Amino acid sequence: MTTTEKHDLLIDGEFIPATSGERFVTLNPATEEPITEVAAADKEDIDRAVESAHEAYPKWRSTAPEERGRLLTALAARIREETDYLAELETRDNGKPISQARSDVEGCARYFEYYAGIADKIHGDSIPLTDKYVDYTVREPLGVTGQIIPWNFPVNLVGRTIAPALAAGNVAVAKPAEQTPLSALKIGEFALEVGIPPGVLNVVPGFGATAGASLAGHPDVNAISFTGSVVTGRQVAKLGADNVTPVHLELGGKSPNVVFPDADLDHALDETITAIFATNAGQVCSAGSRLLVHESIHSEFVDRLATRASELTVGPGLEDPDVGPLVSSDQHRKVREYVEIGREEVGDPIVGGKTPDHDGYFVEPTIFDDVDNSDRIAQEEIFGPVLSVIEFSDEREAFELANDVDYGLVAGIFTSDVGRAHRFAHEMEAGQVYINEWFAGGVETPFGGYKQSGFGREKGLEAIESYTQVKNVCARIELE
Ligand code: TXE
Repeated sequence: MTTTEKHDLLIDGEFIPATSGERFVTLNPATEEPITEVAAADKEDIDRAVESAHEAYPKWRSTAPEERGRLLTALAARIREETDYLAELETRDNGKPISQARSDVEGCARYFEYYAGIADKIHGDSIPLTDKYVDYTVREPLGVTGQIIPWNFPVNLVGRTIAPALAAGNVAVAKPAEQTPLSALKIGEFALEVGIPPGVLNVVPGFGATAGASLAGHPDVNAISFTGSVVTGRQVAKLGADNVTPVHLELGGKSPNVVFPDADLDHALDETITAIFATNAGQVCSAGSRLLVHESIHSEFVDRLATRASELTVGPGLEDPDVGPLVSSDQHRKVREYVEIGREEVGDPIVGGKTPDHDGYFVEPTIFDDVDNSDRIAQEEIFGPVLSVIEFSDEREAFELANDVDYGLVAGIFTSDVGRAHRFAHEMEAGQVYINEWFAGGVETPFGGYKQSGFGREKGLEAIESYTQVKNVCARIELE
């Protein structure tokens, strides 16, 4: 494949080079070879993109909602038509197994479809205030919205963050991650092809400290959606605060996967593999990176898990293994450092821990057993195929351990006891609770964090609330 033909910045409906002329190389993580060079936006380019969005806003906002919906539906169809192309592009840029990239593309199309259907159903309430008044609310768009997108689900997150923004009548300036800019540019091109007007969706690849910070701190940006690390999320929130710009932060996790002896253990085993190894090599904010397992099944469950983990295939994403390479040399280094921290804290992993001796940012699925919940490998986000196993002896201890972490994105439980499952759901300090399935839910279900995992909700109808503001109109109709 020829990757994408357009590697410039998409501003005001045109693909143009960065003002500075700067470009950066995006690599194939399976081979460490360059794929292509991409224009690197900095402040001036972000200014231009925000200006073009501003100019496009009045017309887009007043476009009939059903027409906005039709255009987003057309974009979803165009994305679906190009599933093979986009999936291969994503796999080359991000490294993930091709079947996972296909499902990410499908997810992206689904977001545009889902929010297309909502575009003409965004309305307010009327509030009774005695017969002297008429009072009603209207839900209005915010204006120019900025999306700072990470590298772990590049194409999927374009759908998740941009579709609700456009459906609600906002315009967008999206900054994809410097590691994986290609699929977002392609979606921008498709948006123009299906008739979404120039300036409504701008795509400005570039580095975080320049392009990302300029977008987050831009005084004419009316809302920021950020997905990434806690450290960067704090910086983005501070930049937003300077302009009193609302910021939604989706910031990773260290999610507990709690397995009780009364669960269907074969199923729990499959889901545990999916939760940490066989989805994007564990580079998932909602990964099940802490396995809390009851003492009575600990050794049998973990033995079986280790066998299954050692059988997983690791290789280039285009060969559709279970586990592809990590996205970048930085992420590769970070994960290998955590494997060494794990060795110091609890000893050798019971499986994995090695780095294959060839090019590409590969790490074997790795399990550390008998981890203490206070260990760094149980508290800090590793973002790779590394699992920490922690034993518990009763329900109370399990629930306390599950919550005993700074993050609060997801918590999952495997049990056949309905009461216990709902006690768990009630007690978890987490934005999503999974019962008897990891990654349960879909585009329809709200997603976001408690505690250090962030604030604001994406997906589902909640995303429309995040991308609109409420105006109350109160009229006195009876004059005394
Ligand atoms: O993240 P950053 P990195 C976690 C994961 C990973 C770690 C580091 O633990 O190992 O973060 O990854 C842009 N102003 N997650 O360094 O820096 C950047 O260009 C504005 C969890 O890649 O948060 C990219 O587009 N923007 C996560 C995006 O922020 C800035 C997904 C994410 O980069 C910026 C990814 C700045 N000053 C990493 N600096 C999840 N929640 O799913 C960077 N960026």
